[in-house]
Amino acid sequence: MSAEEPLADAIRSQAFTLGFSAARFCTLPDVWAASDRLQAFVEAGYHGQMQWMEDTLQRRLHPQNMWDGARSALILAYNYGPKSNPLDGLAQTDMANISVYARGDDYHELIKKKLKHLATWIVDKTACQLKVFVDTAPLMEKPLAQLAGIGWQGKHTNLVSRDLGSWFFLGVILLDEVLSEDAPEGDHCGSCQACLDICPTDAFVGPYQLDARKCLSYLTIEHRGPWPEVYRHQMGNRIYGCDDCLAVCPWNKFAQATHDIKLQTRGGFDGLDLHDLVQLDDAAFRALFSKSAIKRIGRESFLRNVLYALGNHFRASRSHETGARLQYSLSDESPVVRGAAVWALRQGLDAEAFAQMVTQHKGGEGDSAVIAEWEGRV
Ligand code: B12
Ligand code: SF4
Ligand code: SF4
Repeated sequence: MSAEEPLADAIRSQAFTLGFSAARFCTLPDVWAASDRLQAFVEAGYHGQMQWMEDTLQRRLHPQNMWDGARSALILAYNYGPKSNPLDGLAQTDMANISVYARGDDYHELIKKKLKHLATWIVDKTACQLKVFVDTAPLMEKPLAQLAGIGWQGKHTNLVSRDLGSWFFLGVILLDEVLSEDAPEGDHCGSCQACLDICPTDAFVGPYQLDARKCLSYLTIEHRGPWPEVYRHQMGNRIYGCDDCLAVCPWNKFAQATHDIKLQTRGGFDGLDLHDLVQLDDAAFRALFSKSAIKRIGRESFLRNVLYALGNHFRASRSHETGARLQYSLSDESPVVRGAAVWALRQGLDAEAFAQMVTQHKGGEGDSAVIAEWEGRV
Protein backbone atom coordinates (compact mmCIF):
# COMPACT_ATOMS: atom_id res chain seq x y z
CA MET A 1 0.00 0.00 0.00
CA SER A 2 1.49 3.36 -0.99
CA ALA A 3 1.07 6.53 1.10
CA GLU A 4 -1.37 7.90 -1.50
CA GLU A 5 -3.51 4.79 -1.66
CA PRO A 6 -6.23 4.75 1.03
CA LEU A 7 -6.61 1.46 2.86
CA ALA A 8 -10.01 0.56 1.38
CA ASP A 9 -8.68 1.01 -2.18
CA ALA A 10 -5.63 -1.07 -1.37
CA ILE A 11 -7.86 -3.86 -0.02
CA ARG A 12 -9.96 -3.66 -3.16
CA SER A 13 -6.84 -3.94 -5.36
CA GLN A 14 -5.74 -7.01 -3.42
CA ALA A 15 -9.21 -8.52 -3.86
CA PHE A 16 -9.14 -7.90 -7.61
CA THR A 17 -5.68 -9.45 -7.82
CA LEU A 18 -7.11 -12.56 -6.17
CA GLY A 19 -9.80 -12.70 -8.86
CA PHE A 20 -12.80 -11.13 -7.08
CA SER A 21 -14.96 -8.91 -9.28
CA ALA A 22 -16.24 -6.60 -6.54
CA ALA A 23 -15.26 -5.76 -2.96
CA ARG A 24 -17.33 -3.32 -0.92
CA PHE A 25 -17.77 -2.38 2.74
CA CYS A 26 -20.80 -1.85 4.97
CA THR A 27 -21.23 -1.00 8.62
CA LEU A 28 -23.43 -3.50 10.44
CA PRO A 29 -26.89 -2.01 11.01
CA ASP A 30 -28.54 -1.68 14.43
CA VAL A 31 -31.95 -2.44 13.01
CA TRP A 32 -32.17 -4.75 10.03
CA ALA A 33 -35.36 -5.58 8.09
CA ALA A 34 -33.69 -8.80 6.93
CA SER A 35 -33.90 -10.20 10.49
CA ASP A 36 -37.70 -10.02 10.64
CA ARG A 37 -37.96 -11.41 7.14
CA LEU A 38 -35.76 -14.38 7.91
CA GLN A 39 -37.78 -15.05 11.04
CA ALA A 40 -40.99 -14.96 8.99
CA PHE A 41 -39.45 -17.28 6.36
CA VAL A 42 -38.61 -19.90 8.98
CA GLU A 43 -41.92 -19.50 10.83
CA ALA A 44 -43.77 -20.11 7.56
CA GLY A 45 -41.79 -23.34 7.15
CA TYR A 46 -40.36 -22.25 3.78
CA HIS A 47 -37.01 -23.77 4.73
CA GLY A 48 -38.45 -27.31 4.53
CA GLN A 49 -35.92 -29.91 5.68
CA MET A 50 -33.12 -27.32 6.07
CA GLN A 51 -33.30 -27.83 9.82
CA TRP A 52 -29.94 -26.06 10.21
CA MET A 53 -31.68 -22.77 9.39
CA GLU A 54 -34.04 -23.27 12.31
CA ASP A 55 -31.32 -24.55 14.64
CA THR A 56 -29.09 -21.53 14.01
CA LEU A 57 -31.87 -18.97 13.63
CA GLN A 58 -30.88 -16.73 16.55
CA ARG A 59 -27.26 -16.42 15.32
CA ARG A 60 -28.39 -16.03 11.71
CA LEU A 61 -30.68 -13.08 12.50
CA HIS A 62 -27.77 -10.64 12.89
CA PRO A 63 -23.99 -10.99 12.37
CA GLN A 64 -23.41 -9.72 15.92
CA ASN A 65 -25.41 -12.64 17.29
CA MET A 66 -22.71 -14.84 15.84
CA TRP A 67 -19.76 -12.61 16.71
CA ASP A 68 -20.40 -9.91 19.26
CA GLY A 69 -17.27 -7.96 18.28
CA ALA A 70 -18.21 -7.55 14.60
CA ARG A 71 -18.68 -3.93 13.49
CA SER A 72 -18.48 -4.00 9.71
CA ALA A 73 -18.34 -6.33 6.75
CA LEU A 74 -16.34 -6.55 3.55
CA ILE A 75 -18.41 -8.32 0.89
CA LEU A 76 -16.82 -9.92 -2.13
CA ALA A 77 -18.31 -11.14 -5.40
CA TYR A 78 -16.72 -13.97 -7.40
CA ASN A 79 -17.87 -14.45 -10.98
CA TYR A 80 -18.93 -17.92 -12.21
CA GLY A 81 -20.66 -16.74 -15.41
CA PRO A 82 -21.39 -19.41 -18.06
CA LYS A 83 -20.18 -19.29 -21.67
CA SER A 84 -23.62 -20.09 -23.10
CA ASN A 85 -27.24 -19.82 -22.06
CA PRO A 86 -27.90 -22.56 -19.46
CA LEU A 87 -31.51 -22.82 -20.61
CA ASP A 88 -30.30 -24.35 -23.90
CA GLY A 89 -29.57 -27.67 -22.17
CA LEU A 90 -33.17 -28.16 -21.02
CA ALA A 91 -34.42 -29.42 -24.38
CA GLN A 92 -32.20 -32.51 -24.44
CA THR A 93 -34.26 -34.70 -22.18
CA ASP A 94 -31.85 -37.68 -22.12
CA MET A 95 -28.93 -35.53 -20.94
CA ALA A 96 -28.28 -34.24 -17.42
CA ASN A 97 -28.71 -30.54 -16.81
CA ILE A 98 -26.42 -29.44 -13.98
CA SER A 99 -26.74 -25.87 -12.76
CA VAL A 100 -23.89 -23.58 -13.77
CA TYR A 101 -22.53 -23.08 -10.28
CA ALA A 102 -21.78 -26.79 -9.91
CA ARG A 103 -20.22 -27.51 -13.29
CA GLY A 104 -16.67 -26.85 -12.10
CA ASP A 105 -14.87 -27.37 -8.78
CA ASP A 106 -16.61 -26.78 -5.46
CA TYR A 107 -16.64 -23.00 -4.97
CA HIS A 108 -16.55 -23.21 -1.18
CA GLU A 109 -12.93 -24.37 -1.07
CA LEU A 110 -11.81 -22.05 -3.83
CA ILE A 111 -13.32 -18.87 -2.37
CA LYS A 112 -12.45 -19.68 1.24
CA LYS A 113 -8.80 -19.94 0.24
CA LYS A 114 -8.88 -16.57 -1.49
CA LEU A 115 -10.71 -14.95 1.45
CA LYS A 116 -8.04 -16.26 3.81
CA HIS A 117 -5.30 -14.74 1.62
CA LEU A 118 -7.07 -11.42 1.67
CA ALA A 119 -7.70 -11.65 5.41
CA THR A 120 -4.01 -12.30 6.07
CA TRP A 121 -3.11 -9.24 4.01
CA ILE A 122 -5.60 -7.06 5.96
CA VAL A 123 -4.37 -8.31 9.34
CA ASP A 124 -0.84 -7.54 8.25
CA LYS A 125 -1.72 -3.93 7.42
CA THR A 126 -4.17 -3.12 10.24
CA ALA A 127 -4.93 -3.95 13.85
CA CYS A 128 -8.24 -5.58 12.86
CA GLN A 129 -9.68 -8.84 14.11
CA LEU A 130 -11.67 -10.59 11.42
CA LYS A 131 -13.48 -13.76 10.38
CA VAL A 132 -14.13 -15.13 6.87
CA PHE A 133 -17.29 -16.80 5.57
CA VAL A 134 -18.64 -18.34 2.43
CA ASP A 135 -22.14 -19.78 2.28
CA THR A 136 -22.12 -22.28 5.14
CA ALA A 137 -22.03 -20.04 8.23
CA PRO A 138 -25.21 -18.77 9.93
CA LEU A 139 -24.95 -15.39 8.22
CA MET A 140 -27.33 -13.69 5.78
CA GLU A 141 -24.92 -12.88 2.98
CA LYS A 142 -27.35 -11.42 0.43
CA PRO A 143 -28.81 -8.57 2.50
CA LEU A 144 -25.28 -7.71 3.67
CA ALA A 145 -24.16 -7.56 0.04
CA GLN A 146 -27.04 -5.23 -0.80
CA LEU A 147 -26.10 -2.96 2.12
CA ALA A 148 -22.53 -2.79 0.82
CA GLY A 149 -23.79 -1.94 -2.68
CA ILE A 150 -22.61 -5.09 -4.49
CA GLY A 151 -26.08 -5.19 -6.01
CA TRP A 152 -29.71 -5.60 -4.93
CA GLN A 153 -31.80 -8.63 -4.06
CA GLY A 154 -33.84 -9.18 -7.19
CA LYS A 155 -37.38 -10.51 -7.18
CA HIS A 156 -35.83 -14.01 -7.40
CA THR A 157 -34.11 -13.10 -4.06
CA ASN A 158 -30.54 -13.43 -5.38
CA LEU A 159 -28.12 -10.53 -5.74
CA VAL A 160 -28.17 -8.74 -9.09
CA SER A 161 -25.51 -6.22 -10.07
CA ARG A 162 -25.73 -3.64 -12.82
CA ASP A 163 -22.15 -4.48 -13.80
CA LEU A 164 -21.96 -8.22 -13.20
CA GLY A 165 -25.48 -9.56 -13.67
CA SER A 166 -26.16 -12.33 -11.15
CA TRP A 167 -23.74 -15.19 -11.87
CA PHE A 168 -21.53 -14.55 -8.88
CA PHE A 169 -20.90 -16.09 -5.48
CA LEU A 170 -20.65 -14.07 -2.31
CA GLY A 171 -17.91 -14.17 0.30
CA VAL A 172 -17.89 -12.16 3.53
CA ILE A 173 -15.19 -10.90 5.88
CA LEU A 174 -16.54 -9.60 9.19
CA LEU A 175 -14.29 -7.01 10.89
CA ASP A 176 -14.17 -5.60 14.39
CA GLU A 177 -13.46 -2.09 13.01
CA VAL A 178 -15.09 0.11 10.41
CA LEU A 179 -12.42 0.55 7.74
CA SER A 180 -14.68 2.10 5.12
CA GLU A 181 -18.30 2.34 4.09
CA ASP A 182 -19.79 2.11 0.61
CA ALA A 183 -23.26 3.22 -0.44
CA PRO A 184 -26.01 0.58 -0.56
CA GLU A 185 -27.56 -0.36 -3.90
CA GLY A 186 -31.22 0.36 -4.73
CA ASP A 187 -33.66 -1.98 -6.49
CA HIS A 188 -33.52 -1.95 -10.29
CA CYS A 189 -36.07 -4.67 -11.05
CA GLY A 190 -38.74 -2.13 -11.99
CA SER A 191 -41.82 -3.71 -13.52
CA CYS A 192 -39.93 -6.79 -14.75
CA GLN A 193 -41.01 -10.12 -13.34
CA ALA A 194 -39.38 -12.49 -15.80
CA CYS A 195 -37.82 -14.61 -13.03
CA LEU A 196 -41.17 -15.09 -11.29
CA ASP A 197 -42.89 -16.07 -14.53
CA ILE A 198 -40.31 -18.62 -15.70
CA CYS A 199 -40.03 -20.62 -12.48
CA PRO A 200 -41.03 -24.18 -13.45
CA THR A 201 -42.46 -25.00 -10.02
CA ASP A 202 -44.07 -21.66 -9.21
CA ALA A 203 -41.87 -21.48 -6.11
CA PHE A 204 -42.23 -17.74 -5.48
CA VAL A 205 -44.85 -16.77 -2.94
CA GLY A 206 -44.57 -13.28 -4.41
CA PRO A 207 -41.80 -10.91 -5.54
CA TYR A 208 -38.70 -11.25 -3.27
CA GLN A 209 -40.15 -14.26 -1.45
CA LEU A 210 -39.31 -17.87 -2.13
CA ASP A 211 -40.91 -20.97 -0.69
CA ALA A 212 -37.75 -23.07 -0.80
CA ARG A 213 -39.76 -26.30 -0.45
CA LYS A 214 -40.97 -25.84 -4.03
CA CYS A 215 -37.63 -24.74 -5.50
CA LEU A 216 -35.80 -27.32 -7.63
CA SER A 217 -32.51 -26.18 -6.20
CA TYR A 218 -33.75 -27.15 -2.73
CA LEU A 219 -35.43 -30.35 -3.91
CA THR A 220 -32.43 -31.65 -5.86
CA ILE A 221 -29.75 -30.59 -3.33
CA GLU A 222 -31.17 -30.21 0.16
CA HIS A 223 -34.22 -32.46 0.35
CA ARG A 224 -33.71 -36.07 1.44
CA GLY A 225 -36.09 -38.85 0.40
CA PRO A 226 -38.85 -38.92 -2.22
CA TRP A 227 -40.49 -35.68 -3.42
CA PRO A 228 -44.11 -34.85 -4.21
CA GLU A 229 -44.92 -36.08 -7.72
CA VAL A 230 -45.79 -32.69 -9.19
CA TYR A 231 -42.17 -31.46 -8.90
CA ARG A 232 -40.80 -34.64 -10.48
CA HIS A 233 -42.61 -33.73 -13.68
CA GLN A 234 -41.65 -30.08 -13.47
CA MET A 235 -37.94 -30.75 -12.97
CA GLY A 236 -37.45 -31.94 -16.57
CA ASN A 237 -33.75 -32.88 -16.72
CA ARG A 238 -32.51 -30.48 -13.98
CA ILE A 239 -30.72 -33.04 -11.82
CA TYR A 240 -28.68 -30.65 -9.66
CA GLY A 241 -29.78 -27.10 -8.88
CA CYS A 242 -31.73 -24.85 -11.21
CA ASP A 243 -30.78 -21.71 -13.10
CA ASP A 244 -33.99 -20.62 -14.79
CA CYS A 245 -34.74 -17.55 -12.66
CA LEU A 246 -31.16 -16.29 -13.03
CA ALA A 247 -30.81 -17.13 -16.72
CA VAL A 248 -33.85 -15.12 -17.73
CA CYS A 249 -32.82 -11.93 -15.90
CA PRO A 250 -32.20 -9.07 -18.37
CA TRP A 251 -29.32 -7.75 -16.24
CA ASN A 252 -27.31 -10.82 -17.20
CA LYS A 253 -26.65 -9.27 -20.58
CA PHE A 254 -23.85 -7.46 -18.70
CA ALA A 255 -22.46 -10.70 -17.28
CA GLN A 256 -19.09 -12.04 -18.42
CA ALA A 257 -18.06 -15.69 -18.65
CA THR A 258 -15.77 -16.59 -15.75
CA HIS A 259 -12.02 -16.58 -16.37
CA ASP A 260 -11.41 -19.00 -13.52
CA ILE A 261 -10.65 -22.33 -15.11
CA LYS A 262 -11.62 -24.15 -11.89
CA LEU A 263 -15.19 -22.86 -12.17
CA GLN A 264 -15.60 -23.47 -15.87
CA THR A 265 -17.57 -26.51 -17.01
CA ARG A 266 -15.46 -29.62 -16.48
CA GLY A 267 -14.73 -31.76 -19.53
CA GLY A 268 -17.76 -33.94 -20.08
CA PHE A 269 -20.08 -32.20 -17.59
CA ASP A 270 -22.06 -30.62 -20.40
CA GLY A 271 -22.67 -34.03 -21.96
CA LEU A 272 -23.57 -36.41 -19.15
CA ASP A 273 -26.06 -39.02 -20.35
CA LEU A 274 -28.74 -39.90 -17.80
CA HIS A 275 -28.56 -43.54 -18.93
CA ASP A 276 -24.92 -43.68 -17.78
CA LEU A 277 -25.44 -41.77 -14.55
CA VAL A 278 -28.15 -44.14 -13.40
CA GLN A 279 -25.60 -46.95 -13.26
CA LEU A 280 -23.11 -45.22 -10.96
CA ASP A 281 -22.14 -47.18 -7.89
CA ASP A 282 -20.79 -45.35 -4.85
CA ALA A 283 -17.13 -45.51 -5.93
CA ALA A 284 -17.91 -44.32 -9.46
CA PHE A 285 -20.11 -41.51 -8.09
CA ARG A 286 -17.32 -40.30 -5.82
CA ALA A 287 -14.74 -40.51 -8.57
CA LEU A 288 -16.86 -38.62 -11.11
CA PHE A 289 -17.70 -35.86 -8.63
CA SER A 290 -14.39 -35.61 -6.84
CA LYS A 291 -13.75 -31.93 -5.87
CA SER A 292 -17.27 -31.10 -7.06
CA ALA A 293 -20.07 -29.69 -4.86
CA ILE A 294 -22.28 -32.48 -6.20
CA LYS A 295 -20.43 -35.07 -4.11
CA ARG A 296 -21.93 -33.48 -0.98
CA ILE A 297 -25.45 -34.73 -1.65
CA GLY A 298 -24.36 -38.36 -1.80
CA ARG A 299 -25.22 -41.11 -4.28
CA GLU A 300 -28.74 -41.80 -2.99
CA SER A 301 -30.11 -38.28 -3.55
CA PHE A 302 -28.17 -37.95 -6.77
CA LEU A 303 -29.60 -41.16 -8.25
CA ARG A 304 -33.10 -40.18 -7.08
CA ASN A 305 -32.72 -36.98 -9.14
CA VAL A 306 -31.34 -38.85 -12.15
CA LEU A 307 -34.16 -41.41 -12.02
CA TYR A 308 -36.88 -38.76 -11.85
CA ALA A 309 -35.29 -37.02 -14.85
CA LEU A 310 -34.95 -40.30 -16.73
CA GLY A 311 -38.61 -41.01 -15.95
CA ASN A 312 -39.48 -37.73 -17.66
CA HIS A 313 -37.41 -38.77 -20.67
CA PHE A 314 -39.05 -42.23 -20.67
CA ARG A 315 -42.51 -40.63 -20.74
CA ALA A 316 -41.56 -38.66 -23.85
CA SER A 317 -39.49 -41.32 -25.63
CA ARG A 318 -40.96 -44.71 -24.54
CA SER A 319 -37.50 -46.01 -25.44
CA HIS A 320 -36.76 -49.69 -24.74
CA GLU A 321 -33.19 -48.82 -23.82
CA THR A 322 -34.42 -46.37 -21.19
CA GLY A 323 -36.87 -48.93 -19.77
CA ALA A 324 -34.08 -51.51 -19.51
CA ARG A 325 -31.72 -49.09 -17.73
CA LEU A 326 -34.46 -48.13 -15.29
CA GLN A 327 -35.07 -51.75 -14.34
CA TYR A 328 -31.44 -51.96 -13.32
CA SER A 329 -32.22 -49.70 -10.33
CA LEU A 330 -35.15 -51.78 -9.08
CA SER A 331 -32.71 -53.91 -7.11
CA ASP A 332 -30.66 -51.01 -5.73
CA GLU A 333 -29.87 -51.28 -2.03
CA SER A 334 -31.43 -47.86 -1.31
CA PRO A 335 -35.24 -47.77 -0.97
CA VAL A 336 -35.22 -44.13 -2.15
CA VAL A 337 -33.47 -45.18 -5.37
CA ARG A 338 -35.74 -48.21 -5.83
CA GLY A 339 -38.81 -46.04 -5.29
CA ALA A 340 -37.60 -43.48 -7.83
CA ALA A 341 -36.99 -46.28 -10.35
CA VAL A 342 -40.54 -47.56 -9.90
CA TRP A 343 -41.92 -44.08 -10.50
CA ALA A 344 -39.73 -43.60 -13.55
CA LEU A 345 -40.86 -46.91 -15.07
CA ARG A 346 -44.49 -45.99 -14.52
CA GLN A 347 -43.96 -42.91 -16.70
CA GLY A 348 -43.18 -44.84 -19.90
CA LEU A 349 -44.80 -48.28 -19.52
CA ASP A 350 -48.40 -48.96 -20.45
CA ALA A 351 -50.66 -50.24 -17.67
CA GLU A 352 -50.31 -53.89 -18.71
CA ALA A 353 -46.50 -53.86 -18.87
CA PHE A 354 -46.35 -52.05 -15.52
CA ALA A 355 -48.71 -54.60 -13.92
CA GLN A 356 -46.48 -57.39 -15.21
CA MET A 357 -43.46 -55.74 -13.68
CA VAL A 358 -45.25 -55.39 -10.34
CA THR A 359 -45.78 -59.16 -10.20
CA GLN A 360 -42.09 -59.74 -10.99
CA HIS A 361 -40.51 -57.24 -8.65
CA LYS A 362 -42.82 -55.96 -5.95
CA GLY A 363 -42.74 -58.94 -3.61
CA GLY A 364 -40.40 -58.69 -0.68
CA GLU A 365 -39.70 -54.97 -0.95
CA GLY A 366 -40.60 -54.58 2.70
CA ASP A 367 -40.46 -50.80 2.53
CA SER A 368 -43.60 -48.69 2.75
CA ALA A 369 -42.21 -45.83 0.61
CA VAL A 370 -41.29 -48.20 -2.23
CA ILE A 371 -44.65 -49.97 -2.02
CA ALA A 372 -46.36 -46.57 -2.20
CA GLU A 373 -44.50 -45.92 -5.46
CA TRP A 374 -45.58 -49.29 -6.88
CA GLU A 375 -49.16 -48.52 -5.96
CA GLY A 376 -49.00 -44.98 -7.34
CA ARG A 377 -49.68 -43.36 -3.97
CA VAL A 378 -47.13 -40.54 -4.21
C1 B12 B 1 -30.57 -21.38 2.12
C2 B12 B 1 -29.95 -21.04 0.79
C3 B12 B 1 -30.57 -21.53 -0.35
C4 B12 B 1 -31.95 -22.18 -0.31
C5 B12 B 1 -33.02 -21.07 -0.11
C6 B12 B 1 -32.82 -19.90 -1.10
C7 B12 B 1 -33.37 -18.57 -0.64
N1 B12 B 1 -33.72 -17.74 -1.60
O1 B12 B 1 -33.45 -18.32 0.54
C8 B12 B 1 -32.00 -22.91 -1.68
C9 B12 B 1 -31.50 -24.34 -1.50
C10 B12 B 1 -33.37 -22.96 -2.36
C11 B12 B 1 -30.96 -22.10 -2.47
C12 B12 B 1 -30.96 -22.03 -3.85
C13 B12 B 1 -30.05 -21.30 -4.59
N2 B12 B 1 -28.93 -20.70 -4.11
CO1 B12 B 1 -28.57 -20.50 -2.22
N3 B12 B 1 -28.16 -20.07 -0.41
C14 B12 B 1 -28.77 -20.28 0.71
C15 B12 B 1 -28.01 -19.62 1.88
C16 B12 B 1 -27.21 -20.71 2.60
C17 B12 B 1 -28.88 -18.86 2.89
C18 B12 B 1 -29.92 -17.94 2.23
C19 B12 B 1 -30.93 -17.43 3.24
O2 B12 B 1 -30.56 -16.92 4.27
N4 B12 B 1 -32.23 -17.61 2.93
C20 B12 B 1 -33.29 -17.23 3.80
C21 B12 B 1 -34.14 -16.16 3.17
C22 B12 B 1 -35.20 -15.64 4.17
O3 B12 B 1 -33.26 -15.13 2.90
P1 B12 B 1 -33.35 -14.23 1.59
O4 B12 B 1 -33.48 -15.01 0.35
O5 B12 B 1 -32.22 -13.30 1.69
O6 B12 B 1 -34.76 -13.58 1.89
C23 B12 B 1 -34.95 -12.25 1.71
C24 B12 B 1 -36.11 -11.95 0.84
O7 B12 B 1 -37.09 -12.92 1.05
C25 B12 B 1 -36.39 -10.58 1.34
N5 B12 B 1 -37.81 -10.23 1.37
C26 B12 B 1 -38.84 -10.86 1.91
N6 B12 B 1 -39.96 -10.15 1.70
C27 B12 B 1 -39.62 -9.07 1.05
C28 B12 B 1 -40.36 -8.01 0.60
C29 B12 B 1 -39.72 -6.97 -0.04
C30 B12 B 1 -40.53 -5.85 -0.51
C31 B12 B 1 -38.32 -7.01 -0.24
C32 B12 B 1 -37.61 -5.90 -0.92
C33 B12 B 1 -37.57 -8.11 0.22
C34 B12 B 1 -38.25 -9.10 0.84
O8 B12 B 1 -35.92 -10.42 2.67
C35 B12 B 1 -35.27 -11.62 3.06
C36 B12 B 1 -34.06 -11.28 3.89
O9 B12 B 1 -33.18 -10.45 3.16
C37 B12 B 1 -27.07 -18.61 1.10
C38 B12 B 1 -25.71 -18.37 1.74
C39 B12 B 1 -25.82 -17.50 2.96
N7 B12 B 1 -25.19 -17.89 4.05
O10 B12 B 1 -26.44 -16.45 2.92
C40 B12 B 1 -26.94 -19.28 -0.30
C41 B12 B 1 -26.91 -18.36 -1.52
C42 B12 B 1 -28.03 -17.37 -1.36
N8 B12 B 1 -27.25 -19.25 -2.63
C43 B12 B 1 -26.67 -18.94 -3.73
C44 B12 B 1 -26.95 -19.55 -4.98
C45 B12 B 1 -25.97 -19.30 -6.12
C46 B12 B 1 -28.12 -20.32 -5.15
C47 B12 B 1 -28.71 -20.85 -6.48
C48 B12 B 1 -28.60 -19.89 -7.65
C49 B12 B 1 -28.01 -22.21 -6.82
C50 B12 B 1 -28.60 -22.94 -8.02
N9 B12 B 1 -28.30 -22.56 -9.25
O11 B12 B 1 -29.35 -23.88 -7.85
C51 B12 B 1 -30.19 -21.11 -6.07
C52 B12 B 1 -31.09 -19.87 -6.33
C53 B12 B 1 -32.54 -20.11 -5.96
C54 B12 B 1 -33.25 -18.80 -5.59
N10 B12 B 1 -34.12 -18.29 -6.45
O12 B12 B 1 -33.00 -18.26 -4.51
C55 B12 B 1 -25.71 -17.76 -3.57
C56 B12 B 1 -26.34 -16.51 -4.19
C57 B12 B 1 -25.33 -15.54 -4.77
C58 B12 B 1 -26.02 -14.31 -5.27
N11 B12 B 1 -25.53 -13.76 -6.37
O13 B12 B 1 -26.98 -13.85 -4.71
C59 B12 B 1 -25.56 -17.69 -1.98
C60 B12 B 1 -25.40 -16.31 -1.41
C61 B12 B 1 -24.33 -18.57 -1.64
C62 B12 B 1 -23.01 -17.83 -1.90
N12 B12 B 1 -22.22 -17.61 -0.87
O14 B12 B 1 -22.71 -17.42 -3.00
N13 B12 B 1 -30.11 -21.44 -1.64
S1 SF4 C 1 -34.00 -21.92 -8.95
FE1 SF4 C 1 -35.53 -22.74 -10.43
S2 SF4 C 1 -37.12 -23.68 -9.18
FE2 SF4 C 1 -35.88 -22.38 -7.81
S3 SF4 C 1 -36.93 -20.42 -7.78
FE3 SF4 C 1 -35.41 -20.27 -9.44
S4 SF4 C 1 -36.52 -20.93 -11.30
FE4 SF4 C 1 -37.75 -21.59 -9.53
S1 SF4 D 1 -35.60 -11.11 -13.88
FE1 SF4 D 1 -36.43 -9.05 -13.66
S2 SF4 D 1 -37.55 -9.11 -11.70
FE2 SF4 D 1 -36.18 -10.89 -11.74
S3 SF4 D 1 -34.34 -10.20 -10.69
FE3 SF4 D 1 -34.02 -9.83 -12.90
S4 SF4 D 1 -34.71 -7.71 -13.22
FE4 SF4 D 1 -35.51 -8.36 -11.23
